[in-house]
Amino acid sequence: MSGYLRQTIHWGVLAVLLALASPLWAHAQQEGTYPEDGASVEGAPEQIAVWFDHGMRITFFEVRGPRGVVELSERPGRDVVDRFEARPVTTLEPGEYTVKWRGLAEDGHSMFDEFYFTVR
Ligand SMILES: [Cu+2]
Repeated sequence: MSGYLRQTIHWGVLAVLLALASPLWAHAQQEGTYPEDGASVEGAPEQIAVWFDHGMRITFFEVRGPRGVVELSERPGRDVVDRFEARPVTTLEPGEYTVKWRGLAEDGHSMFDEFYFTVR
């Protein structure tokens, strides 16, 4: 077998392995949030959450409202989770809130997103 042919076969095997493995490495997506993105909620939510279709290590999670950054009872940890939730230390006053998060997906990709909600 020529060196060229051997190398070609190796690349072919690698391509097949990558194709088979890719579902395991699939890009994690944000599947949902609480409150829902864009929601207008009656009364202060007791928790704010984001969840994913694959494991994610949340590295940053920030809620901002009318008075700036909201103090939360949970901080991002080292655990890989498919749901991250945090409780505001004090009741959220009426107003608009923005939630920003960053995370490291299991496939090694850095992810970030944000969502909004309004407390009436
Ligand atoms: Cu990815």
